[in-house]
Amino acid sequence: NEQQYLDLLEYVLQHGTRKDDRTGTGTLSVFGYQMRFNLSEGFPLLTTKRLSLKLIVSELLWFIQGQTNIRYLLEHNNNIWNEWAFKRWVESSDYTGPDMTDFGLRAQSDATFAPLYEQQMKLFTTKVLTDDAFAAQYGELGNVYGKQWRAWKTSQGETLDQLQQVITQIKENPDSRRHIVTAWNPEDVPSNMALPPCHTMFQFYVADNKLSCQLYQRSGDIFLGIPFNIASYALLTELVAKECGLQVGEFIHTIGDAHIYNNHVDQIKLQLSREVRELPQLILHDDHTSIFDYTVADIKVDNYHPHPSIKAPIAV
Ligand code: THF
Repeated sequence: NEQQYLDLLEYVLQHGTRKDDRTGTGTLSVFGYQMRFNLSEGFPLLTTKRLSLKLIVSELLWFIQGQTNIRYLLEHNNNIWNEWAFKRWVESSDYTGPDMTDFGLRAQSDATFAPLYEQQMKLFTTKVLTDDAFAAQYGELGNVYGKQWRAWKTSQGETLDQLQQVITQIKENPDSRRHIVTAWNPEDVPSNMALPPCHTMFQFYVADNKLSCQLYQRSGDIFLGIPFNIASYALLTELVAKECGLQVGEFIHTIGDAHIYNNHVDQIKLQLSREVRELPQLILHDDHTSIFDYTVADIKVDNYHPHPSIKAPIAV
């Protein structure tokens, strides 16, 4: 299972095309790639570098609960969405601190800028955690995943709970070919969200009493994002399967622009030099009948013995 991810790293290093991108970092990229993970063979949390299941769980529960404000993530010590909210703040007229133009790139290349950035980020996250009005304005990422999954706004002014509807359909009409949730809302993409959704839509499939899930991801940061996305959708599939009384089948990951950022190449070479270990087992608190009832403490892994984590800068 994990070998498929390592094959993707290898493939893009060898066959990727040099391509510039929105963030100015530069990438090696391929278009169109698919991996299949058999979920009955273990939970696909990579062992060739340590991943924090806690971060993956709190991000997924944030989506599942329909939340779009980073305050929930910060309360769970999860900082993976900070940069996108921070960007909105420093570009607003309320921001009076030092110039933060291109903070993502400069924090890595400019040693005098880096501490200034750290300081403003700390101020920002503290304010989101402690100041309700500030959090409502600047902790908010707009109509990102949580909003589209749980409260898609219709042209009639009503809201659709896509996730609840799909779960109901899986129970009542498992053979349906319409078990789809889409986060890509063309009306919201241009300006109503901090970042247009990378995992664009997913579909469930039931056969032989097993639930499978396929994700179409329009764009994937192979080193930092993809390992999170694999574990996150594997977990979503496990949670939905449990609620629906099904076993788990496969998670099929289809990626559009699959890219390696230039500043992740050394880290990837290190990761590729490591031996794959046995995948861990997912442990779910077994009292819950609904996926909407889980908290971070209800979801654990057993037998996870990964190689050490590998740090890399995120492109903003
Ligand atoms: N933007 C980019 N450039 N890459 C992404 O993967 C990405 N995401 C989300 C939104 N925009 C993106 C955010 N997801 C990490 C992991 C997932 C993220 C963002 C950041 C990350 O830095 N992981 C570190 C650990 C971080 C920590 O310990 O705080 C790691 O080593 O895995 C795609 O969904």
